[in-house]
Order: sequence, then structure tokens, then C-alpha cells
Amino acid sequence: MTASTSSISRRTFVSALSASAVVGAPAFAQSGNITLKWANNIPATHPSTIRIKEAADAIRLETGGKVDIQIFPNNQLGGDTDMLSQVRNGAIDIFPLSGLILQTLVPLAGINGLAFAFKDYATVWSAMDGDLGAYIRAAIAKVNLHSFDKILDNGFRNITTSTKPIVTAEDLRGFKIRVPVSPLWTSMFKAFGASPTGINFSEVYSALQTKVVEGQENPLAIIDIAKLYEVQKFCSMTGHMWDGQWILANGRRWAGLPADVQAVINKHVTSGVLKQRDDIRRLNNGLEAQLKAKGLAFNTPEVKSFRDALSKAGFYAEWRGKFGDEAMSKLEKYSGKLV
Ligand code: X2X
Repeated sequence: MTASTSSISRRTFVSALSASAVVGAPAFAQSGNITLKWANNIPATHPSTIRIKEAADAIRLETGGKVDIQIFPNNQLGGDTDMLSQVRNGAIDIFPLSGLILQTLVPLAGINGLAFAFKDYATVWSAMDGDLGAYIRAAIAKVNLHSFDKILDNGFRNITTSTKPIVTAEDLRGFKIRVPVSPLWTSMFKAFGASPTGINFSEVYSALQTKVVEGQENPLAIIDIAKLYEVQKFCSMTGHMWDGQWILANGRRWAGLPADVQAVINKHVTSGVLKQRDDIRRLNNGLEAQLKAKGLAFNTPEVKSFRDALSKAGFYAEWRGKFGDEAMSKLEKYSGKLV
């Protein structure tokens, strides 16, 4: 062993010590207790809640109990529209929300929902963790919401109905469908000739049960975990769009947190999101068989009639005009030309 080797290892040891002083328990002794309210629209048994609960536990542990993130799942604090107001006014600190619903406030945030934009998950993650996601997050920051780096997966969405299978776009003509409260969602189903109603997720099960609407669309994980199969008979694997939830924090609240607290929250939330993405991908790949056993009848339609119907109705042209060329070029770098 040479002297230089041992001095390198001593230096490494010293810098490891000071790194732990930055993110480890001792530094948190300086701050008082911090309690943050995290609310979502997703059942407690869904990976979006489970993985964030784990992250909150890890944060509590690493901060010696100083940072306590309390989770309120399943619309306990209100429906999406209401929770969006609450995260803006500070009644809720952190709230994951579909970019398409956030679109009511940040028009650009709906862009990843343009129908059939993403052919697979590899493309989704390179876009959303890459230039497109960064561009959307910059727009979100302008309305005083902080969005965490990584978006939660919700999944590719499929259409369920209580009345008939959807085989071609023609089957959507006049069809009464629930969509989330979002301009892009409403416009898409209008372009199919359907009759969409914007309803918060908190009301979806009962809207289907009482037949206010005949159907809805969601990824398989949601259809299963929210038990929508109890009130639906058919599932058409349209995969018509990919949807995820941006994790939004009240801008003032986030900016007011000490840097070491932000760093420890970021670290555990990011690792929770990566696990959540893995869970959802596996669920959405494996759930078809389980949902069949629970009574849902599946069909896998040809995508072509749906894409053609949207093109013909001018859906892509309309949204190209609304999002603008710069935003569309960020998306089309990943999706290819959408016409
Ligand atoms: O409201 C929905 O359908 C849901 C649960 O998928 C979203 O959060 C967009």
C-alpha cells in the first residue's frame, strides 16, 4: 500500500461523512417538524398509493421523524377539480394529477394525451423523462406549482362499457362515455362522434352503476383496483392514449422547505415512482386474464379505424393549432408526425 492510496481513502471517508451530514439525520436537527399533506384520487391498494406510502416511511426514517408526509388516498379530500384548487391554495401540499386534467390550468400539460402518440413504454419514458417532460414541467412552474422530475405512470387507456364491445370507431357514435374533466379528453371523444361527459374519478363508479353513462376508459390497473368490472361488461383494448400523473406541490410550500428536506423527499419520491412504474407495467400486462375471470369480456380492436376517425374529424389539426408548432415538435420528436 502506498501513502497516496491511504490518503485517497481517507479523503473518500471524510467526504462520505460530510455528504451524510448534508442528507443524513444530523442536519435535520436544525429544522422543526414538517408535516406535509399528500392527497390523491387513487385507491389505497393501487401502486401509486402503496409506493408513495413506502417513500413517506423512508423519509420519516431518514429524517428521524422530522418530516412526516401524511397520505390521504382515494379522494378523501375531494375530487380532482377540488384537490387541484386545494394544492394551489395550500390546503393540500402535494397532489398527483393527470396532465390532461391539469390542462384546465396549464393548457400544454395535455399534450402527451394526444391519441395514439406513443407506441410503447420505451417511447413514453424517453419523452416524459426527456425533452417533452422538461418542457411541460417548465409550463407547470409558471402557475406556481412545483412538479417533481418524474411522472407517475397511469397507463395506456382502454374503453369499458356495460352495453356492447367497441370494435371500430363507428361503435362510439352517440355512445355515452365518461371522460375525466379535461378539454383534450372531451374533444377526442367528440371527434369520435361519442357523447362524452366530464366526471371526476370520485364519481365514476356510481355514474356507471346508475347508467348515467354507458362506459368509461382507463388503464387495466384502475379498472381492476377501483372494481369497475363490477359495473361494466366489456373491455376494448384500444390503448388510445398514454396517461400519467405529475406529482404537484404547492409552489410556495415547496420553495419554503430547507434544501436538505427537499433533497431527501426528492430522493425517496423518485425511487418510489420508478418502482410504481414497474408495478403498473406488470399489472397492465397481466391483468387481462384476471379481469376475464371476474366477468369482463375482452376484444382487441384494430387501431386504424380510430386513428382515421380522429384525422378525418380534424382532431390532430385542431390540437396542433392549440398547442402550437414548438410544442408539437417536442412531442413529434418521439411520436413521429401526428396527422
Ligand atoms: O380519472 C381517471 O380516469 C384516472 C383515475 O385515470 C385519472 O386520474 C386520470
